Amino acid sequence: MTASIYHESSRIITEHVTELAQKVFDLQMQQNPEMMKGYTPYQKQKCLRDESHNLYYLAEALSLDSVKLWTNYLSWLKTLLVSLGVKNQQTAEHFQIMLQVLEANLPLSELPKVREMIGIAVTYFQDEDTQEYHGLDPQNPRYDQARNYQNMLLSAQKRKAADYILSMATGTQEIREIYLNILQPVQRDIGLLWHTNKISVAQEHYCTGVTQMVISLLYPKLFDAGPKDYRMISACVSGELHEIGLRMVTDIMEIDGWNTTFLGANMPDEGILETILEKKADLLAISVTFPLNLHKAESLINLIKSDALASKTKIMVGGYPFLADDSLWQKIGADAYAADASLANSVARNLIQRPA
Ligand code: B12
Repeated sequence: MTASIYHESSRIITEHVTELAQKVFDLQMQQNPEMMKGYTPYQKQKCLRDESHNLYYLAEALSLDSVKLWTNYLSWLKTLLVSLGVKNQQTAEHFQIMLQVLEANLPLSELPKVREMIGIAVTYFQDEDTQEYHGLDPQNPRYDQARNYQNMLLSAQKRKAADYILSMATGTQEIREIYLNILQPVQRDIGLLWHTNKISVAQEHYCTGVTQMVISLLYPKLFDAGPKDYRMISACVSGELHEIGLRMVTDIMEIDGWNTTFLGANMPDEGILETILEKKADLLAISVTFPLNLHKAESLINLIKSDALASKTKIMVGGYPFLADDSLWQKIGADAYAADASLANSVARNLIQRPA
């Protein structure tokens, strides 16, 4: 089911991450004592934590044999480090040192792939170009409303923001538009503003809180739809805290005639399995945003597929990493993937109505 060709490297990196991060740090100290001399103990600890983070992402990309997942991470990392004033050349050197450490610790047969992945990182950081922040997309048909809503969030006008959205929500078609062309792009842009150091983490949390409140206020307006045919359960894997995208998918599926049960963020596998059996679900919708949670989706899918009764339930996945690499859903063993809430209904119906 899984394409974990580089499984052994991925396992070694994950199991020995602290030790490997320390080796990278020590080698960096040896090769560049000047740079590291002034580091306080706190900075050293932060350095080790970032080191582990890079290694975890490499392990996840290796286990799924996904260069796209890795380059998506590199692009995210470059934007972050540049906004913090770290020189790209310094990061390129760091990846070269990481390769030296991994060459001494990973199986020879898997080294060509590891060299390829780290080579991509070095080349990427040798190039000084960085992505500019462009803001919301003016091609969006609801651009003006999205911008107005975002300005209200960023100026902490929660009541005005909620009233603004509610005044537009005259029917279910409008709610779709609000979700897909206002709340979704605004949330993603808020993420970029935080990532590029233009707003604080507190502002990002505030904006997200208001958007979640607005979604709750829209909830009673979802139910003017006709009879329900299929049953769907939706959940984020354990450790996954991003639930807004899945909530939008679930609400739009409800409008499209599904009987939905939204379990939300951070669901333990056993709880999902029990709910599938209890509700006799036709479909399980799993959401992953944080890429390091992909392997958890894979083991949840394995658990469901190996249960005699639950294995009849079809599994659809979606979320941020699947947008970066649209082959990941197959690699983790799902039955289907949809890129956003507007596509989920047709993908799911095709899946369920397809002859076995
Ligand atoms: C809000 C937010 C949070 C909130 C989430 C709160 C909540 N209750 O959901 C909090 C503060 C908890 C959070 C935490 C973190 N976050 Co955050 N977060 C975001 C942010 C700003 C918005 C997410 C969102 O609401 N998006 C809007 C929705 C509508 O879009 P969507 O999720 O893509 O969903 C659509 C599709 O993907 C699809 N879809 C989604 N799920 C499913 C499922 C199925 C079955 C289907 C078919 C389709 C589907 O349909 C949806 C609707 O159309 C994003 C930015 C972004 N680009 O999304 C960062 C972002 C995802 N977070 C990020 C990070 C780094 C983190 C943290 C690691 C930060 C930290 N250092 O702690 C943690 C990780 C937490 C964890 N373990 O899960 C990064 C991830 C980058 C990366 N390469 O890893 C992002 C991209 C921000 C950034 N630009 O740096 N975050």
